[in-house]
Amino acid sequence: MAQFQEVIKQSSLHPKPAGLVLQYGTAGFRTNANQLDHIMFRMGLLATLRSKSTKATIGVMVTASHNPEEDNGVKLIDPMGEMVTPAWEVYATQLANAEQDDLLTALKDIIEKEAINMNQEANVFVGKDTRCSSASLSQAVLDGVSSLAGHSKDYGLVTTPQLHYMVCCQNTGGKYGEATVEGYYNKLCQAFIQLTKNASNCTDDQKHVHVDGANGIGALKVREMEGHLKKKLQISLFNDGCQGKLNHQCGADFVKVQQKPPTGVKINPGERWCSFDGDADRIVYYYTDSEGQFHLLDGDKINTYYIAFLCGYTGWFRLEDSSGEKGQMRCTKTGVKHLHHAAQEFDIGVYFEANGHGTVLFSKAAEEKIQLLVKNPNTDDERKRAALMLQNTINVINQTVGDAISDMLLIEAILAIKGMTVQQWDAIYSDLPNRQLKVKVSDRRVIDTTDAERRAVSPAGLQEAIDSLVKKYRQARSFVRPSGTEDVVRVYSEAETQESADALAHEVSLVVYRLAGGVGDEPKPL
Ligand code: G16
Repeated sequence: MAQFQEVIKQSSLHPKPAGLVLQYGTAGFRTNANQLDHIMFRMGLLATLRSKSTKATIGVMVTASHNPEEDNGVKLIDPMGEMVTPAWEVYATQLANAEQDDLLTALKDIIEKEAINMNQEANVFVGKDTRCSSASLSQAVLDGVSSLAGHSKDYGLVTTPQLHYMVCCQNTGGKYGEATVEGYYNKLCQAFIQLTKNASNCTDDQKHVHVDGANGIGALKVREMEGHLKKKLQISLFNDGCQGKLNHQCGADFVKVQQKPPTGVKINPGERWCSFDGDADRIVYYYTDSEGQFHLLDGDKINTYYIAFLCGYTGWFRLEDSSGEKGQMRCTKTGVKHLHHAAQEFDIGVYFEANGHGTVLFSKAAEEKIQLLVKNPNTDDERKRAALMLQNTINVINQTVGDAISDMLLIEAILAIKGMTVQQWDAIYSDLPNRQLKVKVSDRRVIDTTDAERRAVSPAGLQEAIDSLVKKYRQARSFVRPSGTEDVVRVYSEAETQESADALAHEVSLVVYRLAGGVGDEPKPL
């Protein structure tokens, strides 16, 4: 067939290094950018097949998010803006790892298994982050799409959540919004302005936020958006990419893991700061107090803050889950794709990972109920005010995926509406002191976990060793799991004091190093 001729021709320009095997991680393929050209071409092919199969537009984002500048990666976006369905992650792995001569067989295998009509039109949206390697890698994606005669739209430099948004807008025929970056700013900023319009006694200080853009795409996009906010929020931007290196000593991952501000910025007591990650799908907040002590408000703090805000309004609409309970908590494995699906089961689902990746989902029924109350002329004033508040919240939040820009706007709006300072938000509850470490092992897959990654089932003896270490400390917990984005094992610990949390994290790291095939030097005490 002629279209396969083109695949053969084009794929020879994006050859796979023989023997190279890459695994699909938590959020797609991610490794050193030098190894990714063939992966990108093939993900262009896969996205085209997925588009034909779903008869909808599919997204491909070229980014390695919080990883260092030298890395790159690819995230695939399904029709409603969610991450690609797990069955297709398997196809992605097969296609990515097929040797050059077996590529057509792997492609035809997917076409056959999914009964794909190759005459069906295909549409793929492509975006990229600011990494040096992203331009040529996104061209490889576009080549993959065109070699199967798919149509593509290249959005160029966008944040990951912006591309998720575009895909959802396109596939809902514009119901979710207009599939342009301008449309995105208009929708979010108008909702922010509406939400905060009655927060008139807000001081200038309260309207001011400092943003660490991780020297990445988020910084660029905050600059672009600023004008749409009509001075209702003042943003001071740092690490805007003009000088510093992407994610280096800055950004949400650095701040969360190191529990300190980005290097080189001066934080005055009381100032409100937030950090984005490299593709702006995560956000964490922080401040320093008058003693110079650093305070972090991570994904857990944002989660509870959102829930507290929403609970203040949802009572009006009897929005409960089907069991009649007011609220329920679920735990899933790491990965927003797991959290997103769990959250979809509720009228209002709020999810966050501690690293600052999260959003709010409203069911169709909940959105309709809210809209009806806004429109109904008989709705009393108080109820209408609450319904409007929820409607604007729906419009400011990016329901397709965690979005640093959208989350920042909602957090800023809630602070303004409640007239609260970041310190008052922080005082809602206290975190136990905690520590997160990485351990390098020769093959991180030797660690297998269960119970939403809270217990290790292999290697033998690991969980027992962790359990007995945890017993040594008060209020202690510790978990280990293989990372889905870096070649490391992650260790988390918490305890009554920072010294205990640090000591426990170190002891657990040593156990991982010894039982799970650690490489390099043994972990040292903190
Ligand atoms: C991705 C996933 C997140 C996950 C993160 C880190 O985010 O979408 O759900 O928390 O990786 O995963 P791990 O700790 O397993 O390396 P991002 O922002 O890096 O694309």
